[in-house]
Order: sequence, then C-alpha cells, then structure tokens
Amino acid sequence: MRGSSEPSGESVVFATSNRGKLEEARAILAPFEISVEGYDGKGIEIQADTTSEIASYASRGASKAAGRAVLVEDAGLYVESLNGFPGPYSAYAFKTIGVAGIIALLRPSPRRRAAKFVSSLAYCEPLGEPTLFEGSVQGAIATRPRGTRGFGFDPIFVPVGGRKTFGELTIQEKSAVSHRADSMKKFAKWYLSRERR
Ligand code: ITT
Repeated sequence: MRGSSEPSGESVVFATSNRGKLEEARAILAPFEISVEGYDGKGIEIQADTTSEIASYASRGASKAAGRAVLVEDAGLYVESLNGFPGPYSAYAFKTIGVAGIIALLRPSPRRRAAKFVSSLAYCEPLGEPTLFEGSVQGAIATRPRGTRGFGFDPIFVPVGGRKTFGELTIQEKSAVSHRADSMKKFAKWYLSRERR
C-alpha cells in the first residue's frame, strides 16, 4: 500500500546518455503520471540491421548493470532516396558526416527528400526478456538546417504536414508528432495496464 505522503503515479528508469531524449521522455510520460529517472549508461550498442535489435540487446545489459527494470531506446533517421541510410547507423553518421553530410548526400536529388524517424523502445527487467515498442514519424529532409532546439538531426527533419523542422519546435510541439512520443505512449499504456494487474 502506498503511504499518503508518497507521490501518486508510477516511475521508470530510462537508460540514455542523451539529455534531450530524457527531457522528451519526461514531457511525453508526464500526462500518464509516469515520472522518469535518468540512468547514464545505455550499455553496449551492437551493430545490427534494425534499431529494435540494438535496443533489445542494450536493454538486457543496462537492466543487469542497473539492477532494476530499465527503458532503452535506439532511434534512427531513414532517408528514402539513400535506401534507408543512415537508419541503425544514425549515431555513427551523426558523429562523422553530421547534418551537413546528410544534406550534401541529397544535393543530386533535390526532390527526393522523404525520410522517417524510427524509435525502438525496449523495456527490460534484470534477467528478463525485453518488451519492444516501436514508433515512427514520416517527414522530409530540409534543404538547410533550421532551428536551435532539440538535438541530433532535429534541424534538418520536417515532419509531414508541417513546415518547421524539429529544431524549430518546442518539446511539446515535437512530442505531439514524434517517433519517440509514438513508442513511449504505447509503452505507457502497456505499463499502466500491467501495473494495475
Ligand atoms: P543513447 O543511445 O545514449 O540513448 P544517442 O543520442 O546515441 O543516445 P541513438 O543511438 O538512439 O541515441 O540515436 C542515433 C542518432 O540519431 C543520434 O545521433 C541521435 O542524435 C539521433 N537522433 C535520435 N533521436 C533523434 C531525434 O528525436 N531527433 C534528432 N535526432 C535524433
């Protein structure tokens, strides 16, 4: 039984080294009354063909290291005319060619800029099997970086139906449509129904 002085709602540990992701997770899960504790250490990021495999693997290691249930997310930007590149290699592509590199790769095909962000979110208890939640958002690569908000590829991604890049949106605006909101809302519904059992 909860004591009357304890806060209502649930809490969850999010293992990530990315403060932007943590802030977004807090904003997305707050309406579900789920508070988010950061844990610095997603663990080993294997190289694999899908973000879901990377998130699942990392979540096993992170939950073991933390000694508690954790959430781990692996996200990727998939550019259609680049056959889905950088996809599961997005962190490496960001560190090496960056946003300018993605724009440069698209210069020969100015019209074929369709892209999507994918979020694979894995929830894992120590020694347990991960449960996966997938989210995505369709959009396009901007012709030049715009906006100073967010992180990573935000300044070059324009979600479908809008004109602004994620870099020009507030966390609340981005989270109304983002891949991360999509996967995290699925997680929240599952988590709350599971907790009530
Ligand atoms: P953790 O692995 O510690 O969670 P990370 O930043 O390395 O943090 P990912 O491996 O999931 O996260 O992300 C792959 C790359 O894609 C990385 O360079 C991110 O900056 C970028 N990225 C992920 N989500 C993004 C988003 O919502 N907006 C812009 N870029 C994003």
